[in-house]
Amino acid sequence: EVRTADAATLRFPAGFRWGTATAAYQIEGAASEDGRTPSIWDTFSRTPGRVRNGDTGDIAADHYHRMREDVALMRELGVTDYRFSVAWPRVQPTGRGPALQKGLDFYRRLCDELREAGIRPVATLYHWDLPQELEDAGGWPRRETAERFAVYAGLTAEALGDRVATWTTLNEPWCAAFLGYGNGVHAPGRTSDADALRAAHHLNLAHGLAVDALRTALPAGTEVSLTLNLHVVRALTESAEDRDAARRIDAVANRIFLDPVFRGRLPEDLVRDTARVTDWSFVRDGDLAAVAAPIDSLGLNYYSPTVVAAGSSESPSPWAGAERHVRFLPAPGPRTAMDWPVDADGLYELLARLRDELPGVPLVITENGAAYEDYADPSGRVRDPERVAYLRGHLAAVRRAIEDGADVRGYFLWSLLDNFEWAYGYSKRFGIVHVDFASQRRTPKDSARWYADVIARGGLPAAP
Ligand code: GBH
Repeated sequence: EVRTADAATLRFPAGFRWGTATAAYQIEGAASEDGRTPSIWDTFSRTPGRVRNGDTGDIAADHYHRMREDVALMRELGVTDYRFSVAWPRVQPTGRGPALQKGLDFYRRLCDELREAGIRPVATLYHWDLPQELEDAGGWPRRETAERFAVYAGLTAEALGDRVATWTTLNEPWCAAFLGYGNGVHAPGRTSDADALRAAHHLNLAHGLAVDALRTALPAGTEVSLTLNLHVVRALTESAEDRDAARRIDAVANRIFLDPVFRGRLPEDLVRDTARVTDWSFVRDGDLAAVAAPIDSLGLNYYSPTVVAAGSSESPSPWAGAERHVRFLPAPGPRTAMDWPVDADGLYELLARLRDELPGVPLVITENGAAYEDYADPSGRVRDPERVAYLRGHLAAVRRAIEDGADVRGYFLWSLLDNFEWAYGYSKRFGIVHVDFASQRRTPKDSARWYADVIARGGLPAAP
């Protein structure tokens, strides 16, 4: 049987955006250059016992000095879009006051380089690197941080507005609130359920106020978005108890963001569930309307699903008290090097849910990918067959969701480069480009070649 190139490709819609994603602290390094001040991740990673092997982002993938090389790599891949984050402590070192020109210049040069390569710049304003001074003043549990964020968003948009194609306010506020202030596994490493809930509200507020600031600063029609790591929560059984456990986690992980942002209200069950933790009096009149400022798309980061049942689990936890009622179970099947289950159906379920619950909201997969060990053969070729299989399965799920009516506009692979994987330091590699952290040498892995082929054909090769 002879198949044409087209018949052999499971095609994605015309205009689908194919991207890669990174975040400032995970790749830039140059932690104290050009006036950058410490963020909460500098402080956290320099605190013994917080990050595996004592790793820090001081040098990371040295992207601050190798930006042109990294853009050239993306040009080779043929990506249409690149999602990066702006380091707040680089462009407004104390989190207050005027912008620092040198910091802005780096992102200006990055955008210019991208545009010359024909790649659309997609900027995230907050990927977890809060200026330490703002944390010292109270951090995200404090309302002022939300107001400061909106000012920072406005001045960054004024400086880069003509260059950035899509603006994202926050990356994964769930992680910033509940891993940062709930179980303390992320910076700033605090453990208080009440503070985590306050942080979640102030992150929502920061998002809404920033949307307003962006609309004021940017040309009309510029895409403004938010990225959430929504949890795909499955009840172990259909029993009322297990389904109630799933409802609790859905409330504190998903609806705590979705309801304020898209409906201007807090989930009633969440307020009830958390009554012994907080009375929510930090939510002021008008806040929820501000949070609900209309946005143009929703970004989703998906890695794996969560299975829950009635029971209890350990504290401190990122679940604001729900851990007293919920037990977490390992999902079946193969796992990545993070020990996260490989489950592409979860991505389909997530997209189908949002298709039904948020009609009219365009969706973008702003992160998806996996950590695996690399295998280098004697020729220097870096093989990562498990990553190729993971990506193939998840892209097939995205395509299936599109066929079934989900309005998915793009896919950003996490990540372009091996990088600083937060509490795991450099021990986990998510890149499709291998980084030798001693020499900073970049080597595209097999998955990079595979992804380049997908982009070139506009879809998945029909036969693996
Ligand atoms: C993303 O976060 C980040 O945006 C990115 O910077 C990071 O490098 C990348 O993913 C890989 O980790 O306790 O049930 O939630 C990932 C968010 C949150 C996903 C914790 C896995 C663990 C299971 N992660 N979650 S649960």
